[in-house]
Amino acid sequence: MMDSKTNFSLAGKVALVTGASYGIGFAIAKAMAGAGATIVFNDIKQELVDKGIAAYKEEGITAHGYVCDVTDEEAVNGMIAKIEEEVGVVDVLVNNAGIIKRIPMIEMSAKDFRQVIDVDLNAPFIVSKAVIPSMIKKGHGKIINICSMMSEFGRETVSAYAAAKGGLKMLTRNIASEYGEFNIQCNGIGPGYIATPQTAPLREVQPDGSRHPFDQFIISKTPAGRWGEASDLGGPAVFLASDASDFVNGQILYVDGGIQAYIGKQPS
Ligand code: NAP
Ligand code: GCO
Repeated sequence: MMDSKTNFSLAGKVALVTGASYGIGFAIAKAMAGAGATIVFNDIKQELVDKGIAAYKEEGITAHGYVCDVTDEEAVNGMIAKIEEEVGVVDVLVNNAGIIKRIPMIEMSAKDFRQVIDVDLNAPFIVSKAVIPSMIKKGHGKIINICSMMSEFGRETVSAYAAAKGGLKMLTRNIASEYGEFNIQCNGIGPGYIATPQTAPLREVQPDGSRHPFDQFIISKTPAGRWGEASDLGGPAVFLASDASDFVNGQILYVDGGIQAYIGKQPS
């Protein structure tokens, strides 16, 4: 019989994954469902929530979907109240919803910069603040913030995103520090370059049929020689959501195929 410290099961747990109609959020929710969790997700548009529910159903998962813009504190508080009434207290929160705007910094408007910060940093604060009180009452909770390699590195055109994801790393550490005494663990997952709609522009086949230069760059910088798949994040997320990680707190688990360890393949 496994003791609690080797228990990767999420049976009996309610997991809320924000922005999980598709992409990384969907893959993480699917993995958590496979470990026994009840899945709750949200998206901004009803049509996407409906599409998400259908997609989960195709995987044999009865997911609970809510329309909610995670940057709207009143809407988030209303959603959490509805979830607690209709499904149950959120045991696991995955702050996954996120956007990116790839614009050279001096050409980026303050409005665009603020929008990225709002979704990628302010929203995880808003949603975490909404679920923590019930986690405290329940005596446990798990918060997983989807960070990024841009929590550690910069690159051209992603100033707002890097600022947000760097801040999200420190928000992760601060939630861990402030609420660890209530048996709440807050950790981050830092995906490498994952093949989802968000990175599709970086993988577009060129008019001459060649790979996008950035695609070639990532392939040469990744020991595995491939982009990550959203499903590569499922296992790490289940681990951080389970009792097996009860003494892991304030960490960012990078799931990047080794890109941060590798100088890169020398040109042939
Ligand atoms: P994606 O395909 O663009 O999906 C993002 C999801 O977030 C969509 O469902 C989107 O819904 C939702 N969303 C955006 N703004 C929202 C808001 N205000 N309220 C509610 N939902 C909102 O992105 P992804 O690649 O799956 O990325 C998911 C997370 O992983 C993001 O935080 C991203 O920064 C992070 N990440 C991605 C990669 C990567 O290589 N793909 C790597 C590291 C980290 P709509 O469709 O309605 O906009
Ligand atoms: C980019 C990419 C990255 C990935 C991811 C890397 O334009 O550099 O979108 O930011 O999304 O965050 O970890």
